[in-house]
Amino acid sequence: MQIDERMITEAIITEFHNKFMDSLDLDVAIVGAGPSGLTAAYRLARAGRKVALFERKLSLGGGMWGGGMNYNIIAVQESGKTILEEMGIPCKAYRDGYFTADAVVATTTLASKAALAGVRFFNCMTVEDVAVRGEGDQQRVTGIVINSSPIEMSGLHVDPLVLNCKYLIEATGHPTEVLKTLVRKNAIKLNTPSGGIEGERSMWADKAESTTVDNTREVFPGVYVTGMAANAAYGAHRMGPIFGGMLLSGCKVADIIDKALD
Ligand code: 48H
Repeated sequence: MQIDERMITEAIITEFHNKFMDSLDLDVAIVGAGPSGLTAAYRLARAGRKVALFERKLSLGGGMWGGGMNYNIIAVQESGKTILEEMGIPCKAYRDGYFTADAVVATTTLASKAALAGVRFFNCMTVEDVAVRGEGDQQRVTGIVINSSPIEMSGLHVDPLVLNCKYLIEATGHPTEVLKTLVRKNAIKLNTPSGGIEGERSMWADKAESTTVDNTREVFPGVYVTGMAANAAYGAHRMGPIFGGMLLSGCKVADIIDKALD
């Protein structure tokens, strides 16, 4: 067979077009492919939901590749170990309830599991805004506004595109970017003590690991926070390179939304 470059172009355009067209009305749009977003995506796709994940960077995995200070090992507690092992990610017992996993194996396996379960990945795409419908108490997020990351990064004035979703998962980690945009652009109150974003607090791993899961909830109609964004939204601590809370939060948000979709 002679390789025809035109055919390669046609195949890529056709397949991407089909994926994009089939993602215009989503059950769930997830923003951010860190450990919490990937876990949520995997669980929701496994449950048969139409889920797409939008990640600004080319690579999936967020902050999990680098372990702690680029020593690329992650730590998990017993509950986190169970989730990793469920996905076939080997864990080593360190001591007294502390386990480690290879950050590269954990990240690639999680991303691969999610992709094979049917998650539609849109990497190198930035979510720059949301669509809000309704008035007053009836307001709800109904869609996401996306742009190509190179367009966003170069500051070119190119308008974005919009996709509908029944639920949006804010999984952008420390910056809580989507939630910040929602609050900045709309006269709304979040389901937080102040009605705004409380902001992340300093390191306290023991507290932060459980609050990450507690804070995983609907923060505004149609919008759920997970992972580090959940703690930032509700004014809780950071936890450093222990990742059980991120995985558990991803599982929790997937379970809640899966039930809500029923
Ligand atoms: C598209 C976007 C946008 C956008 C950002 O930071 P993450 O890994 O998120 P989590 O919450 O799943 O995991 C947090 C963990 O990695 C971590 O940082 C921990 C445990 N820190 C503790 C500590 O003390 O420091 O991933 C978020 C992803 C990234 O890949 C971003 O590129 C992406 O979201 N992202 N994607 N559109 N607007 N904003």
